[in-house]
Amino acid sequence: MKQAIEEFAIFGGTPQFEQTLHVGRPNIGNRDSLMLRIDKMLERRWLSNEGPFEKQFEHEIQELTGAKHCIAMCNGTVALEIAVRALGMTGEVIVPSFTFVATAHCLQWQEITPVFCDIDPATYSMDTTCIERLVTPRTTGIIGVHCFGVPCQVDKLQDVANAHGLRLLFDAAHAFGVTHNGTHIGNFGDAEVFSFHATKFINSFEGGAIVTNNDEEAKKIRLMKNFGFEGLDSVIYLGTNGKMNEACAAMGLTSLASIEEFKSRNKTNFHAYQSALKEIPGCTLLNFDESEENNFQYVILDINENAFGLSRNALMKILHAENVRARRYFYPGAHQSEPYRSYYPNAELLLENTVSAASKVLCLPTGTAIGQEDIEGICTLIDFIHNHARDFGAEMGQIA
Ligand code: T4K
Repeated sequence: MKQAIEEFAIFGGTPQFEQTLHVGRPNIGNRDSLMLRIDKMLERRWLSNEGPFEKQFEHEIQELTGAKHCIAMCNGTVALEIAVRALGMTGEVIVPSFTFVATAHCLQWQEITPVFCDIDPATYSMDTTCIERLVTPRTTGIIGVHCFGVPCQVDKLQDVANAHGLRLLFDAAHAFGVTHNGTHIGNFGDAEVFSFHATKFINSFEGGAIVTNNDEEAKKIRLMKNFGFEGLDSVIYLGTNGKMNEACAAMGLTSLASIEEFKSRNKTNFHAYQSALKEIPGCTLLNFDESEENNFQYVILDINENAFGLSRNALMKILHAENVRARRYFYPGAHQSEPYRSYYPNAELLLENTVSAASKVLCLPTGTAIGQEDIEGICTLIDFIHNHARDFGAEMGQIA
């Protein structure tokens, strides 16, 4: 570990880590199993469209979540778009701004207006006390996001949806394998959407799924994902191409087979960060309710600038130079991204907690590619930076 701030890479020294430690390094699982599946896929020359791996992947997700239907898709964003359409959302839909921009884009893409709701600063999920104020005669739905794998207030959201006759969809991109009151995410609202992107807890290279307990919606969604085809020649519904190919499903199955290993590695990593960072002033980690199932896929650090001595942005710059690619999820917030920034230039007036979270949160590397030594190194770095915050601040001011 470096002993003086002049040795830091941001001031021209060598980075602490030779190999870059990324947020979002994929969990791979058993490579031999994956290769065997790919081989089998090639042998049977069935590469897409309701292939056996896709069906098995859907079946295993149903089994794991306990939900009645799972429809696998090419990615989480298309799954969200199809779910929004299948649920008949139009006009305005209430969503958080503190989320990946796909949550808003899946609406705007279909000319539905996302109406941004503020978050609860303790969980980063939608603040249910604000929602009622945002309901207008044009509102048709709510999309709740289980941000960073912490379930949002599903019961309260369902109450608001029931009171106003709104559809309720959950963007569960971060919450695969998570439970709320002992029930798996995938069983709430009218439908829930998972992402199996490379960076997710369970990945299928690219992929997603809609999970629902509603038979009618499931039937519609299945048609929509395959151009509306029923049988060989008959198109009975408006649809698109949302199909998951067999190579992706093979990766999804391989990833699912290692779910317990991924969970346990993530949990160990989370606890290592928790114990190493707890004494550092200004550093607070997002906690999980450990009486429930969690995937611990995101390690979320909240930096209180006054107590830490430096801003989140300054800390990130130093870490990046040292080859720790921490990420500012979700900076600057969907409302500050185009086209929303141009459409609603004053949106931030109602999004105080969102603006604050976007300026303080830093996502730290975890997953099976990150070892205990890496975490110790990262935490020692953060501690050193805090202890020399004044000097870093002065020097960085000079190089800025
Ligand atoms: N809703 C929510 C709440 C979401 O978070 C997401 C996706 C969606 C919906 C949409 O689901 P998908 O359509 O993606 O299935 C990443 C992911 O691209 C995105 O999937 C994810 N959320 C979001 C939170 O993070 P970026 O722009 O940070 O991605 P990217 O490609 O820069 O990857 C992040 C880091 O991961 C890189 O710095 C390096 C590492 N990485 C990435 C890939 C792809 C690797 O080491 N290997 C890889 O193969 O958005």
